[in-house]
Amino acid sequence: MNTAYLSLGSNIGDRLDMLQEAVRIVMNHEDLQVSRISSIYETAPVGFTDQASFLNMVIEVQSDLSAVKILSICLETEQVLGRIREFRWGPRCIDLDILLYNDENMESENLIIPHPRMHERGFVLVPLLELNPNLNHPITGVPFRQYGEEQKEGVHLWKTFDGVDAFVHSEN
Ligand code: X6L
Ligand code: MG
Ligand code: MG
Repeated sequence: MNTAYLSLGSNIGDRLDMLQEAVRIVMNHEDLQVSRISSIYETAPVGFTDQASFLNMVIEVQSDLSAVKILSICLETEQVLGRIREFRWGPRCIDLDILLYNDENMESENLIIPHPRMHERGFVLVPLLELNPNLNHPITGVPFRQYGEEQKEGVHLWKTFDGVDAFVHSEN
């Protein structure tokens, strides 16, 4: 069994609904268990800053699937929810990224794990640390907690996680 952390983000349309739908789709894969769900954070856009603020969250999943297969589930979920890629770093109705896969370090054309810039992004670190405050960066060995302390700017708790059922079934 492998443990992976996925980052989810949305800044177009009904952002909460997009995150909920994405988690539902991932949960419905029988080869993959969603073991933890973070709170939702409203976050200032980074990279391309002239766009709407995001809702971001992180989930922990357990699976015997390879990282490449989990990536294809992420991309398929984006497709199902109607993601249109207009330009790099631009607005998106839903984005699913693999942050970590066990403590592995892998690099292929389409997939780099750990996510190369995850330790610089508060919108990733804050929800990740909520799920697991004791994780270390697989390459540098530095606790994510240490990176996270410098990256909380622009990240605000928006909806506290209060149970899987409330998350998956709530209508608002
Ligand atoms: C210099 C150059 C500094 C590039 C930062 C950072 C680029 C992040 C891309 C960067 C740089 C990204 C989200 C977002 C994006 C998101 C929030 C990206 C890819 N996705 N901002 N910006 N949440 N808050 O999910 O992460 S575009
Ligand atoms: Mg992303
Ligand atoms: Mg992505």
